[in-house]
Amino acid sequence: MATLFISDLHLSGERPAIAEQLLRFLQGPAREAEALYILGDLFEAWIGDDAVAEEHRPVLAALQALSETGVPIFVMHGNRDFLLGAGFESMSGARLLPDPTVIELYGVPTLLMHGDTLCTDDKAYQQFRQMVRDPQWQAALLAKTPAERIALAREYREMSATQTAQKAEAIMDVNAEAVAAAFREHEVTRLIHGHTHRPAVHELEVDGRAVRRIVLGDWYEQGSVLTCTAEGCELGPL
Ligand code: LP5
Repeated sequence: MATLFISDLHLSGERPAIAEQLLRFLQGPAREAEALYILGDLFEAWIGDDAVAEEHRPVLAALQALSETGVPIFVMHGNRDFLLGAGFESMSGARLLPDPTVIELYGVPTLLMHGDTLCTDDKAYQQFRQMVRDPQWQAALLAKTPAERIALAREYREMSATQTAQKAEAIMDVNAEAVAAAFREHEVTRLIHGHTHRPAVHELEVDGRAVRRIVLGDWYEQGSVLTCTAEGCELGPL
């Protein structure tokens, strides 16, 4: 049995092939899993549980079907779908997971994060994140009509695209000190996260201890999945 980790699918009606690949995954390999973790940005933009785009219904149904076979599904918020809430949980059978979360993964304490909070050099993003994660801001946003939210989400996306095009690549990657601090604070030897779309396994040393940072890949070109068993973890394409 294996525990599977994915992230950064960015499901959108504009890229139906990704949803099709996810459906095959949920109806195939995921059925054999001990648990499935989705570490953020399952959706390109989630504007509220009360305004679900029709194109997302088949994925919600497939998640629900998988959970009904007894495979627990855990979903973490990403910077695109931080509005996933209790409605999403009941539509999908998945459970929302706080960011960060520590799990015991086959005897190895493992820290799970989306990864955006590690990008501490990206000050503009961290300010933006603070704003959109504020419960009052979210309540005000959710009081708007779906059409207003769609328009706002589009504005944010355009603003973000303009700004990310101007930011140095290094600024949008994790900060090494923030990574070391996360290992220290949570007393773990393994960290799994997404967000940066730079899939890799980094062998590091923190305070003289060997630790491993595993970065999940996005699904733009092909599915990316981390498979963990008692023997270890393997990062690969689907
Ligand atoms: O996602 P990606 O990789 O392109 O870029 C991220 C960071 N950008 C974001 C912003 C999102 O893309 C915005 C879209 C969210 C859609 C869902 C919203 C649903 C709710 C809203 C409905 C209304 O996360 C980007 C990082 C990059 O990752 C790498 O880490 O750099 O950060 C930014 O681009 C943020 C800007 O630098 C700062 C923006 C300041 C905005 C101030 C708000 C003012 C209000 C204006 C009103 C229109």
